[in-house]
Amino acid sequence: LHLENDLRQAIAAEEFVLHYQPTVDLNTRALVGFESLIRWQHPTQGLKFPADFITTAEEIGLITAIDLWALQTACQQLASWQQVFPQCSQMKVGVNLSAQDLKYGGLVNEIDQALAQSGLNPTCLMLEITESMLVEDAEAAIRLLEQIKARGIHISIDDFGTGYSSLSYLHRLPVDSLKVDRSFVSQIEADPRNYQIVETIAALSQQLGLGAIAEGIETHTQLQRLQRLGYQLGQGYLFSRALTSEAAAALLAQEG
Ligand code: G
Ligand code: G
Ligand code: MN
Ligand code: NA
Repeated sequence: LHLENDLRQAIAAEEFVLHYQPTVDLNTRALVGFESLIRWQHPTQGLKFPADFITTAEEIGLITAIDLWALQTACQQLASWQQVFPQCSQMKVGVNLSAQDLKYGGLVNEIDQALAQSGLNPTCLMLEITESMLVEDAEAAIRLLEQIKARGIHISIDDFGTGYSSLSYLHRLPVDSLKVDRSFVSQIEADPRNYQIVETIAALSQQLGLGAIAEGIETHTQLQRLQRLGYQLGQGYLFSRALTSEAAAALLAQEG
């Protein structure tokens, strides 16, 4: 109950912050963008991670307000970096969405506003959805995603392989890339079945003409195997953990 009440105040009290995990080109290691990851600076309990509050926020119907805050903030952040760091002009910022966001009728409008207010090019925005979000009303989800994709926004399926794989209509989904879940990547060396899953997802994305992104890359061996399988982009502690916006800006200044 305390958590619920605290959460209800958190947006107005400006207690949320976004951290930014670099996404890199696996072949060149060039920085190609960032995934935004929300954190909650709780007034008395310290920094909270999504696992501590996203489920509660969903239960009390607050997640869409939080995600829209993250959307606006991430768009503004990348747009402002683009003004300072020329190498950011082609980068993308990823924003995670929840199932409730797709049911909110004002989503497309809010996306348009976030882009207009920040001045960010739609092609620099990447929205991350999960397979499970597409199960309930697939036709409605497809129509919504088509509207989003028509703007040039990149849509990625996050945690791919862990959910209900809607292979029957995956080819109809207006998505741009599959982001293989980190649980498969982390076991790629230890467990041959995981290697096969990661290989199958790479082949699937190739056949569907989608990009393949790997997350949770921690070792050189994982990187080499993923490269060999055709993964173009990735994230993980081998490259960088999620950074504060100040640390991300310092990285950009240093890479410039
Ligand atoms: O931050 P961490 O790296 O612990 O992220 C854990 C999970 O929280 C990720 O799977 C991510 O998809 C989710 N998450 C992170 N930021 C957001 C956000 O702004 N909105 C939603 N809905 N989920 C998020
Ligand atoms: O849910 P999503 O997969 O979008 O969120 C990514 C989560 O994974 C975040 O909690 C992030 O901090 C974490 N993460 C990112 N890179 C790595 C990694 O290389 N190893 C591990 N164990 N966790 C990671
Ligand atoms: Mn994600
Ligand atoms: Na994930």
